[in-house]
Parts: sequence; structure tokens; C-alpha cells
Amino acid sequence: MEKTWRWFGQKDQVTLNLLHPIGVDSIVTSLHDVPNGNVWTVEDIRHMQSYIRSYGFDWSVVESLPVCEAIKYGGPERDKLIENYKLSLANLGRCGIRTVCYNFMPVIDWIRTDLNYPLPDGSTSLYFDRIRFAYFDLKILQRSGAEKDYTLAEREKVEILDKKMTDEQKDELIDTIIVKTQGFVNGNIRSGDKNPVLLFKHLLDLYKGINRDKLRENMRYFLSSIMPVCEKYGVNMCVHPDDPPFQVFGLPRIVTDEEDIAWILNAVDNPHNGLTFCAGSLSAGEGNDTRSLAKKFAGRTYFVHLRSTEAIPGGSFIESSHLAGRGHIIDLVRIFEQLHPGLPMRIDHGRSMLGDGDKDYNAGYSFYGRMLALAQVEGILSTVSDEMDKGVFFDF
Ligand code: DNO
Repeated sequence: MEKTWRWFGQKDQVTLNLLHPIGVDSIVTSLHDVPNGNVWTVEDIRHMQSYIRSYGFDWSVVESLPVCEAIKYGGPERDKLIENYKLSLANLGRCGIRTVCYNFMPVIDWIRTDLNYPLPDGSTSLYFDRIRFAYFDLKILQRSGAEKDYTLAEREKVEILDKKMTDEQKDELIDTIIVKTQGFVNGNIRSGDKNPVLLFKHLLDLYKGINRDKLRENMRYFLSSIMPVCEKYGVNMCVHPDDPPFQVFGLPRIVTDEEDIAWILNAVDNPHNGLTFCAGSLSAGEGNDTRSLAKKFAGRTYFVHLRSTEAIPGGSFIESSHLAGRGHIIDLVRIFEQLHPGLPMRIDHGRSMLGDGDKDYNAGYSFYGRMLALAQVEGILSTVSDEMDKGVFFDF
């Protein structure tokens, strides 16, 4: 596998000069300063590419080229936005960048309720707590109809929590769920925005009447429209699974499990319509077995995120060590190296440790924590390569 690293541009405190000695081969990034929906020009792409090259790396994967909400809910401006998207893809192809990660999650990208969940060894991890999430939905957002998404027992726990939550803790929860995890990935809500909860409610309103089937149709429309450009320039689109892979806030989520992924790949059955295999997102789905998913979809996977989670009874989960949990990363490396060798892979998220927490890194994107995970994965890669050299193959 090609060991890539997600780097957030020149504002990222993890600078490119740090990445050679820790084993990074190439870079994953985006044009973070270009507003969503605008065309990525050849000039801007080349500028970023030469900066990365000046440190001896290639820009291997785009993560992400965001899909605007109007494309997802099918607003009147969607055709114009899809035209812009096609121009950006063509320009990327002209510059030789041919792997593009995106997602089709309405309104909100990845969701956690605690960004610094303490572990016994002094490091911290990312956590999704179902009750704290329900608290946000029921008590802060006060979304109409939200009650029916939670059991009576869950609602009772929310009431107990409500008696303890301070205003400061409420603000922290808002910041975690809809600001800190979102601003750097989709730009819907950014740090410093006044009244993020109100903004979030307006965004949810855009999806009134958009059910699962409608969202699927809008995805099919988007993918069918862009495929000719992908074919012409050899660009592979890789959809990122929904994180977590279940319905939230009454919004449909359509990239959650085997059935969903198969639907997407068949709905637009073109080799350029592919998958980002995010082991962390998929492993948080109770019914998902990452190994059988990898085996089934390896051929249409063009980018891999290695990360793992541990399910906690009651619908919560924690991001675990890259060597543990339901991600089964050791087996995933075996499967991908056998079925689709050489894919770009990045360490997705890391624990926060050894002073990472004092830095202003984007949530989940620590330096030391990710470096440790990369070292663990390098060990796995070497072991698997050694097994293959010796003719040891596993039958999954
Ligand atoms: C979170 C990321 C996601 C991912 C996008 C891709 O850490 O894995 O935000 O980048 O969903 O479009």
C-alpha cells in the first residue's frame, strides 16, 4: 500500500518537512481555501502541487472535493454546481491527480460527542456516546419528532443528564458535534459562526421531504453526470462511507453497509465510480464485518482509510487502537494487498498524546498519535509483504 498522510495545507501545524522520517510516501489534501461549489482551477491545483513537490512528495489523493448540499437535496442550482464539479475534476485530471474522495452525507459529516475521551494510559481518543448525542438532538436542537428516534430508556437517561449539564458543557457539546468536527471538512458551519445551532436547523430544513430513495436518486443523477469526465481524464471517484453508518437527525444516510455500497456501485456501474474503504466508519456499524466488505468491494476500492472502533453496548462506540477493535486492520491489509495491491492508504485519526492536545490540530488529526498508528500499520504492511513473499495466503 502507498502510505499517504492527510495534510491540511500551509496552515496545518503538522508541516510537510516532518513527514519523510516517519515513513510517509505521499500526500492527501484538498484546496481548503476554495469555497464549496467553486471551480478548482488548474492554476490553484498546480500551485498546491508544486508546494507539495518542493518537499519531495506527490499529491496523490484529493480529500475531499465536497459535494454541495444543493446537489444532495436536488435544489434548482444543482446542474450549475455539477458543471462546476466536472470542471474541477477535469482540471485535476489535467494535473495528473486521479483519485478523488468525497461523501454524500446530508448536512453533517462525521459525528463524535467527545473529542478527548481519556484512556488509562494518559492518551485520549474520539468517542460517540449515544445518550450525549440524543441529548443534543432532544434538548439543544429540540428537533421536532426526535423523540421517536430514541427508546424510552434512552430518553430517561437524557433527562438524568439534563439535570447535570452545565451551560459550559452544553456549549462544548455543540462545538464538538456541529463545529469542530465539521468546519475543516465541509464548510457548512465554521468556528466563529454565530449561533451554529440555528444555522444547523436551517440546513436540516433543506432536507424536508428528502427520504432515502430520493437521496439515492440524487446520488445516481450526480454520478451519472460526472462519469463521462471521469472516463475522459481517468479520475476515480471514491465515496466515503457515512460516519457513523446509521441514520441521524432524521436525515437519510445511504452509504452505511453492504447493501448500500452495492447499490451505489451498481446504480452507476462504471469502474470510475468507486469506494473509499474507511474501516473506522464501517466498523461502527453493528452489522458490518469489515473483512467481508473488503473482500467483496476490493476491486472498486481506490483509497483506504485505516482506523478501528470498538462498539459499546447501547449504540455508543470509541475509536480504538489501530491494532484492535472491529476494524480488523491486519486482515484488511492482507485482503487489499492480495486483491488490489498498492492502493493509497492513510491513517485515519489518531489518539491524542504526548502534547498533541496542546496544539491547534484539527479534531482527530494529531501528530504523535497518527505517527504511532502509522508505525503500527507499517509493521503490518511489512509482515503481510513477508507472508506473501513466502507464499502464505489467507482464505477469508
Ligand atoms: C473525517 C473524515 C471525513 C472525510 C470526508 C470525505 O475525519 O474521514 O470527514 O474526509 O467525509 O469526504
